[in-house]
Amino acid sequence: MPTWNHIMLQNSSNPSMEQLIMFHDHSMLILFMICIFIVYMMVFSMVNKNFNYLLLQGQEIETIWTMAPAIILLFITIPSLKILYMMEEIFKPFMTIKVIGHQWYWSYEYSDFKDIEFDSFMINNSQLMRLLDVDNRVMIPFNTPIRILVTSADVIHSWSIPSMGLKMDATPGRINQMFMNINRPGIYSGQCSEICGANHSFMPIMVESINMKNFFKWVMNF
Ligand SMILES: [Cu+2]
Repeated sequence: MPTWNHIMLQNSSNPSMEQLIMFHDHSMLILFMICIFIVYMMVFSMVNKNFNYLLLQGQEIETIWTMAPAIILLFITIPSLKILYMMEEIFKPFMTIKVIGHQWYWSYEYSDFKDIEFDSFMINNSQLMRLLDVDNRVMIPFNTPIRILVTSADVIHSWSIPSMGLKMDATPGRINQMFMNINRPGIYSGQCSEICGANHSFMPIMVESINMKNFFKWVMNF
């Protein structure tokens, strides 16, 4: 029986999240280098007694401290945009799952299989995790490329699974796509991430990742 700490603060379970963690570490390294340099310069300028009353301008130093931040920003911008576009790119999906936001529950459609459509409501007295478990979980085979299409039937919602690094607005009249390739079995939770009305906090998402054999069993028995 999984306990609450298996459900919250989950480890990465999707390539997107691994990319985001690496990008976070990369950005933090740059941030630390800048902070250390700035603190050093501030302390150094406070403790030394140098004073140049003839100094009015310095073209070279102006050029350097304009160019250097621009170059540093490029080192952050390029990988950031790369990940942003990669997360929405679809790589030969095995199947498509349609996610539809409603006030206040999610519904799912597996259009590659006949008649698989269901609503997913929060369970009131969950033994697993309060406010996160649902009656019908999204069943997904692991190690399998999946296309997720997100839309809404009423107002804007947002379908998100933090451990997979996925978060996509569910907008009425528009279909957004995401790529998912879960790397291990387990259950992964998420919540609606766009204020959508009174019960916004009570329309969680629960994904159950299983192997292909059990997934087909689930499809057959649906
Ligand atoms: Cu919401």
